[in-house]
This record gives sequence, C-alpha cells and structure tokens, in this order.
Amino acid sequence: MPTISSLTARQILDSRGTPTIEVDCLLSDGSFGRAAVPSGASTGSHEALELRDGDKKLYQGKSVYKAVANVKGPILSKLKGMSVSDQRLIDTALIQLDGTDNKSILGANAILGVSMAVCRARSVSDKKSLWQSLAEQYGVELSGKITLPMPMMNVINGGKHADSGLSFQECMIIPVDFASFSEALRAGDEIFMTLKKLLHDAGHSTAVGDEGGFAPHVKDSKEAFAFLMQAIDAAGYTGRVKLGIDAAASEFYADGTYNVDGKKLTSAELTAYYQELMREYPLISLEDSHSEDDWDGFASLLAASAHTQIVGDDLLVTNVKRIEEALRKKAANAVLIKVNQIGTISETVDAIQLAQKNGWNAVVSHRSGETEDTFIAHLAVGLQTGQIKTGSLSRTDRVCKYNELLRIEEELGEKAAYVSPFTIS
Ligand code: 2PG
Ligand code: MG
Repeated sequence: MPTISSLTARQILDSRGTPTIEVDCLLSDGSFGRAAVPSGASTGSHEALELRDGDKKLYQGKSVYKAVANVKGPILSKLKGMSVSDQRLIDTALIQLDGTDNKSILGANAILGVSMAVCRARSVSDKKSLWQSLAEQYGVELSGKITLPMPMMNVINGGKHADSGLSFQECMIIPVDFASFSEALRAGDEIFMTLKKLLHDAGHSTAVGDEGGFAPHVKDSKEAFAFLMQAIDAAGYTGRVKLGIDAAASEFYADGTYNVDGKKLTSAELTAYYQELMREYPLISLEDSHSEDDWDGFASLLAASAHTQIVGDDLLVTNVKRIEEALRKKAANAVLIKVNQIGTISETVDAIQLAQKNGWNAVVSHRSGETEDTFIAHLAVGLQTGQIKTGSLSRTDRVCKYNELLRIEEELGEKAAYVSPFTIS
C-alpha cells in the first residue's frame, strides 16, 4: 500500500461565495485525491468546529487561511509517510493530533478535507470507484444488488436558506415508487419544472434559494404543500411522489415557544400541528421537527407517528454519542449524516453504521453551502444508506451530486437497484 507523500490545501469559494477549504493528497505511487469541504447555515450548536479566521477585513471574517495552514503544517508533519491502507488509522491520527472533542484546535474543516482527500487518493491507487473503495474500507457487503439512494429533493426553500418568510427550511418531494434512480430523478425534475410554471402563474417569484429550490412568499407550509401536490399531479406522478420537510425548528424556537406559520406553539402543540399536517398531506419524513435539545418534543412525535421517518439533524449532529442518547430516549428513527458535522469519514461511517445496526434509516446530506465535490454521492452508495438529501433540481452545486449518481447507476448496470426505505408509502 502506498504512503502519503504530500498534502496541500487552498482556500476556494463555496456555492454562497463563502470561503472554504480544498485539500490535495498525493501518494507515493503517484495517486492523487482532491476534496472540498461544505459549510452549513442552520448549524447545530453541537457540531464540530469550523475554523474561520475572524479577521473582519478578509471576507467579512470568513476566510479559512488558518485551516489551510494547519493542513500544510502540523497535519502534513503527522501524516507524511503513513500508509493509507486503513482510513481509520489516518482519521485516528487526525483526531489525536487535534486532541479536542469538537476539533477546535486544527478545525473540523481542515481535518475533514484531509480525511476525504485521502479516501479519494486511495480509491485512485486501488483503481476503484470511490463508492466501492469506501464499501471495502468499512466492511460493507456488496454481493447482490446495490441500492442507489432515494433523493429528498428540496424544491421549496424557506427558513435560513431563503427570504420567503416560510418557517420550515425545506419542503421536499420524495420519489418513492420508481424502478430506477434515473426514473426517480426524471420525475423530480419534471415536478420541479411544473412547479415553476404553477408558481409563476400564481404571481410568485421563481428565483431560487441556497439549495436551488424556489422561495415563494407563501403564508404557511400548507400553501407550500398545496403547490407541491398540484405540481405532482400536473406532472403525472400522483401517489408515486411523497412529501418530506426539514423544519430546522431550532431556527424558529426561542424561550420555550415555537414561532411557526404565524402561530406561537408549545412543544406539545407543535407535535399536534405536525400530526394535523400528516393527516392532510402525504408527509412521510420530518427532520428536526423540534429544537436541537428538545428531546421530549422529538420523542412525543415519534410516539405519535411511529411509521413516519423522524430524522435528527441538529439534534444528532452525526455524533454517535447523541445517536445513542436518541436511541435510549426513543427520540428519532433516522439520522441525517453530514460529514462536516463530525469532521472525519470514519466517524461519519460510525454514525451511519450505528443507525443501521439499530434499524434506523440514515440519510446522507449536503450542506446549504456546497461545492462541486461529489463525495457524498459515493458515500450514500458505498455505505448503502438508501437515502440522500442534496437539494433541488437546479444549481450545479446540487445537481452535480445527482449527476454523479447517474454515472454510478450506469456503471452498476444490472446490479443497480432503487428501493423505498419507507415503511409507509
Ligand atoms: C440542513 C442543511 C442542509 P445547513 O439543515 O439539513 O439542507 O442545512 O447546511 O444550512 O445546516
Ligand atoms: Mg436539517
């Protein structure tokens, strides 16, 4: 197995024009891997630390030159000459070098960039696709059919990702009943195009938000869902495409009150409101229904709607300790997986595999600040998560992940499968 010859890093821009870090890894056999790190807007307070320089004269404080220097300095010194045969050894070395729980010395962005770039370089050295190399590294059995992830497509953006006034951050369509990923993508895209026309005809703006979805000034989520149902029907996909939301409820929570859709609700009233929405719409997945430390709110929703996918994002932050707590408290039945919430690929995989072992769903996710990197498409296939959340059907930072999945589906040929991970549909 080759060893690490060099690591370098640079500052690049993400999809919002905010600086982020890109890392290059060169191995002793000449194999090369490059990776770029995403960045969130509605970040959970329990996430690993994204190191920013804080100098207001540079990119309004958002430059990442310290993280870049950490890759070129201490991280390179530590990893140079290490074999890349086992990603866990690389990631453990990174974790130990930093030495903090939240990666605040070197920065989770610096560490993650290296972790991802090493994974890529290894796959090149092995002459394997990244998804296949990841599966081998983490002991995923890939003998029969290989499942492409079902996308949750965020076609109406609200919350912190748009100025639409909509409380919920993401109103998503989920193509559940299709024979292949490419057919599901086609349905999503046709619904997106139909939605554009419907919104335009109703006098709404069709400008898009951070994740490529529309950001109409609708009065509440029911009006947004009504547009989605109309678009699904008009595009000819009635019953085959369901709805999901990411409420990102920490963002509309303050002092014990949820300010949602023009109402002021307690945690219990919010649960009742979700139940009402589920009775009226085919809502099969709810993410961050309650604020990030409102464990009781999540547990009450799960108890009341056991067949719905209840996803923890800010609640769980891709962290096995928080997932274990949620298992004990019966607070969720699915985890959102974001590589930069935890900061290494091995720890990300630990979160996925802990969820899978306990019969939960795992949804690999982008961040609202993305790059052209398609790593997460490979992660979703390699770890057989069955679901991905990577935005709407516009903007290259979003569709590049879908396009990579099309390539993987083509590479798999007859082996490719598209299966619903939902118990209700
Ligand atoms: C989320 C994400 C991605 P952000 O809340 O799930 O959609 O948003 O990256 O801003 O945290
Ligand atoms: Mg979320």
